[in-house]
Amino acid sequence: MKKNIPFLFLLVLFFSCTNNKIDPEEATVTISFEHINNQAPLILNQQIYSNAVGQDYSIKTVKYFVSQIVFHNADGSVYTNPTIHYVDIRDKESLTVTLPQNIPFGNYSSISFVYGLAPEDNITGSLGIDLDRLMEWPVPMGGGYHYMKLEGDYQGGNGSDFFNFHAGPLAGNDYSIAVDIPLNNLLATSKTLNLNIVMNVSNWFQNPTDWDFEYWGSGIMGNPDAQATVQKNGADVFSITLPLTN
Ligand SMILES: [Cu+2]
Repeated sequence: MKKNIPFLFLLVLFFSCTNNKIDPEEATVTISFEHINNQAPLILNQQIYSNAVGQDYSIKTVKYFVSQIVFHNADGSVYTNPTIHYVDIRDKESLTVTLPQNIPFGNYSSISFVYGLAPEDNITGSLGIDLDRLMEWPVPMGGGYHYMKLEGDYQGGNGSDFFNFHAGPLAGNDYSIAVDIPLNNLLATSKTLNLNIVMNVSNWFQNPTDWDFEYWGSGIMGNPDAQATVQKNGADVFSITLPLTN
């Protein structure tokens, strides 16, 4: 019997230590990524969309990074997730992420995140071999990773063609977007908080610049004007919604 006592003592110590770290007043945040075109869920591979200059287009690829997700509490405190999350619309697992940093119960006034990768996160080879293959931005163009690959086909006045609407940090210039979305006093009051980050794909092609597929051409990676235009058009692409079940 006596021999068991030190072991029990250690066990009690162990549990009391771990118990101290569990905060019952924290929410685990799970984010789902949704994609729409105007108001309806995005449908892939069908030329059913039309841009502001009257060109019909389809979308076949949507791949991008969301990083540095920050929750801004109404009391001024901030909760930052170092996560770099890769989204591929065709990969169901990538459409949901549970964040490593819980947030305390409370009232949140905004969520901010980086669309793409900020310069300090955008280093060739830093995200592993799979993402190197999928998203690498060519070293001669400055290296790092694409922020996004948005691809499809379009029908213009001169016939049909494909477009690779690829965005990235061209020649050392940062074209990522600091997205900051005000919330109408989001209350975190239960153990789980579910949010949707919604990308309205049609907004990449308008406001402030009506995107003309024929003018810009099928490939835009080497074009700084195109990259700057994509960055500006992207300012209103993202929104946040709460699932109905929240
Ligand atoms: Cu590319």
